Amino acid sequence: MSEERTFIAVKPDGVQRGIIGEVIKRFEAKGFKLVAMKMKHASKDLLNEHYIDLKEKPFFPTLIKYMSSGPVVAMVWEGKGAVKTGRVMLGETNPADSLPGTIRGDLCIDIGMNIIHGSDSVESANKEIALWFQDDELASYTSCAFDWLY
Ligand code: DAT
Ligand code: MG
Repeated sequence: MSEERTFIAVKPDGVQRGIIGEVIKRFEAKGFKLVAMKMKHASKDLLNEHYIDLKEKPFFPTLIKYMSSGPVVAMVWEGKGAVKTGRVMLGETNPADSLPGTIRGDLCIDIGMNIIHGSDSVESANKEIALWFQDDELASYTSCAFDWLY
């Protein structure tokens, strides 16, 4: 239960705008455990697979161009309810609909530049983690905070 994992990525605009640390800070402060992280300039093939469910959408080509415009910081965060709570921490897809206190609500304006990705279900989290990371890139360790979180 405390081992649920979500895939979070700071998008190219978030990297360029210096928001990587702010994102890490929020997930760390919440109590989630970082189990993997890397900077990667994603290929179009990887992004086409990552966003395969959206391939018929009119904004798909723009989305792929944006996501491949620079490096992203891909992460895996672990903890109870990490997927759902992660989405709450991100805010809505459109920053204009995102409440203050959320990452998108506080830090961006435009749906086409919404700075962060987060898995929308446990199933897609598992798929995305397997797509972006090799098994040996996922760290296995016990956080010293565990007994003070659960
Ligand atoms: P989310 O990133 O909140 O999971 P999604 O999976 O529906 O949202 O879409 C993936 C990304 O595609 C989203 O972060 C921004 C872009 N996008 C979604 N809907 C869009 C729209 N109506 N116009 C432009 N870009 C859109
Ligand atoms: Mg999504």
